[in-house]
Amino acid sequence: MYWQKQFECMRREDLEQLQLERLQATLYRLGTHVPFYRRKLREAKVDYEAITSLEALRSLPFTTKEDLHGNYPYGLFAVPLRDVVRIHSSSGNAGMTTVVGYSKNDIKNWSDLVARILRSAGVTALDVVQIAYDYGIFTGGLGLHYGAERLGASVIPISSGNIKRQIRIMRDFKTTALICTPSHALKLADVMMDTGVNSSELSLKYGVFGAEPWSETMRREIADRLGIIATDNYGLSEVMGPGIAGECRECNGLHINEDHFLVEVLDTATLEPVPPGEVGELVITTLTKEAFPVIRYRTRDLTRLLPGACPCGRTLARMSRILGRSDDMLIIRGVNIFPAQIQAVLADIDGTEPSYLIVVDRENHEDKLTVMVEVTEALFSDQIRKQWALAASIQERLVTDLGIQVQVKLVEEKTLERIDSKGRKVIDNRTF
Ligand code: DLL
Repeated sequence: MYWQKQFECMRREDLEQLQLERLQATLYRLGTHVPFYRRKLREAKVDYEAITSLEALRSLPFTTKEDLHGNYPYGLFAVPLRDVVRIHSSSGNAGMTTVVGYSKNDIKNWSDLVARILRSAGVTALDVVQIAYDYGIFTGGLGLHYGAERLGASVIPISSGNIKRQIRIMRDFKTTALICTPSHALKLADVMMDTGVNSSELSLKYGVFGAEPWSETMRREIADRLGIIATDNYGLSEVMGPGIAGECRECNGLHINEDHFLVEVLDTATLEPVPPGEVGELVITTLTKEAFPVIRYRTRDLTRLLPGACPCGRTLARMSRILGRSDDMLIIRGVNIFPAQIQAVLADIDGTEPSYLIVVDRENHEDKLTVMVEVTEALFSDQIRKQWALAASIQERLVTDLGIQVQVKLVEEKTLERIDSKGRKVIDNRTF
């Protein structure tokens, strides 16, 4: 039932003592090894060697994604590169990429925390775990892989792509736990239906889903169609990747691995804590990371802390599923996309006007991204071949920069204001 009971079921006062000691160590590490943080702490008039209570967290400066961009690639690393054994990164245009590093010890902790989440979702060493996240620079594939191996499960690193093969392997290899995004799980269910594979032919028992927003309705649909217990897990690469919080089999909120992460839920306007149980932005301070610790990282994810004890016996606080974002980031097929990335590509291409509209749809459980771009009248009345060439070159640039498929539609000047008089840059038609 537990992976590390001694930490998952701690008494609150023991946990807080541990958190304080780890916070002190983290601040010392950052203050001595990372000039950016030394300067920030000095500017905030924080004597990091004199912190004696967790309340002092409130006096510490925030870290934002922009801070990560500004220190690209290695400026915020707190150990020399020779001690970094893994590097992950988000996709993105130059200047908008985040890079994170892990020491040997970070990888060990990361694996333990992911193992913890898998175990609390029901998975054990006896399970056959199929991981259908992208294996690569995204933290999902390798993060879950190391955690599942640490648990001792038999891991199938199927990765993303070739859905029919995924289903065949799931059936033939008697996979018992499926790990992927929730939309991918529904896509698998669709293709199973189309190809006449019934869930009773599979051995699936558990689905551990994360990396994108979903809902209780989706949970019920996945659970019914695949015949499994479906749990939610949350993480972000800037803080670690998966392994930050995950649901137990009560399926009633995600336990936060508080012995490694100190969390706050703040009002997005005042950046003061919201009253207990209310929705705010999740802000995370790492407590054990060596290579890439962060202080008060503004995740921009909205959630709330859930009151009361969990019947599973874990004393780790629980948060609700992610309820939205406090910025304009979109998650498309598990990939994080900012409208500004698209704008930057368009600004670079001759013949395009600054007006664009991003339309996101979900068809057959798959996200579709369309970028409508206004082009000058001269170009629009030009030969169709020229237009195709322009659309193709925009598309190619966007696919390279964003790392996902995009459809580009060129439209005449003033078309977009007719489609959306409010001048929005994004229309997201998805319902979760
Ligand atoms: O998505 C890490 C991860 C991989 C988590 C696999 C869980 C499983 P990033 O690519 O950095 O990292 O994206 C992080 O995705 O800030 C949220 O907005 C969103 N997100 C992650 N998990 C959930 C979830 C990984 N369970 C961003 N529900 C985060 C809703 C989620 N949104």
